[in-house]
Amino acid sequence: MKTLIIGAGSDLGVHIDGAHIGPVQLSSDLQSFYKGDRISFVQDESILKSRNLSDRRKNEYDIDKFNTSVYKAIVENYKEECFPILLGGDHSVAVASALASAKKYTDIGIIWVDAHGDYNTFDTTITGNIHGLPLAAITGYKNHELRYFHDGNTINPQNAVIVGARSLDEAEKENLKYSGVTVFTTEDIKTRGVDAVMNEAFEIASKKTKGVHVSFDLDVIDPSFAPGVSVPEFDGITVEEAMAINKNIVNHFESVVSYDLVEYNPLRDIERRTEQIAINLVAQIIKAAEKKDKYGKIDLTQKQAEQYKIKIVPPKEEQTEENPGFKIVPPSEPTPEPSTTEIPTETQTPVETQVPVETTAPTETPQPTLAQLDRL
Ligand SMILES: [Mn+2]
Repeated sequence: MKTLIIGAGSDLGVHIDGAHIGPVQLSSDLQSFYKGDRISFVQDESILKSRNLSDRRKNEYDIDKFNTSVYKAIVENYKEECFPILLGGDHSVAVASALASAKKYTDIGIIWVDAHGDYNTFDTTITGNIHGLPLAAITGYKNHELRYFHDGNTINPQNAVIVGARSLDEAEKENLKYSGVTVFTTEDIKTRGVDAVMNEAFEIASKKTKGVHVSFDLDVIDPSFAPGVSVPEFDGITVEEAMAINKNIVNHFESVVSYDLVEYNPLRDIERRTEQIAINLVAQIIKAAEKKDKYGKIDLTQKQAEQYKIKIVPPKEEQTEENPGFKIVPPSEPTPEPSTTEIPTETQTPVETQVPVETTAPTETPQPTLAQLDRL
């Protein structure tokens, strides 16, 4: 199936800056192996971003404007069969992508892989950061202001599943309690295992629906592995577990209709760790989407099944020429390193190995303060 990458570079949904650069960086990394269609949206630089703590509706107008453009572009492109992959951006952009798929397929489920519930409303939000509200908006729980551009169904909460939650506010828990949304915590992943949780998530999300939208927030991963997010939460899942979640998503690709990867914040990243993980996740999905046919089926001939097999970055000792893992592309600006330390383009870099190239982030990566960690 034709894939469409949508760069949605907005960080208006959070008072911490940087997620708006995420898709710019990831799109540049993808250039070496992604030749499909892409469109990108960057937030208007003239916007005076509200960071006022007492503002409960931070940047609401500009977020709606941004999401309207993203939504329209996806709906427009759906006229041709395609698989949209949205790169965020803070998580508020998922209102556009998830509802665009709801518009196209009428009835869909959603799997929200996230350390947070994103189920606040304008009444319960403590920070006024709108990236804490999108799942409620998408599943029709209040927040209609955030989806006025959408004239289709919202997603039935009975078909909505949060995976990896470990930071929910008290009021948000109340919102979720009777909503019908299923919540699997990080603890559930640790005790039951990724596949048990994800298989159940897909069962719930695909029950009587025509497809499943997956929204993957990088902050589900522990910040010691993936520090490049705006609101890190400790005690998260490992990179291996994140890749296993993605692999499970690929195994259910018959039902998956669209995918987001959000909250990558290059200004918070350390040694490009998060960027590497993000690229590996997206690469897996691109490969799977390209093998999906327009009826949503995966080809089942032996040859095609082999083609469809997604390369997972193996442990270093198991790397072969056949399966070297995805590489990360050095930034387009010339790096100051001498040529001997430059990464040869043909070298495939495993996810475990950090590429010592220049980052676009300042050398002093700001560490989140306690106040910032407390998203609410
Ligand atoms: Mn989120």
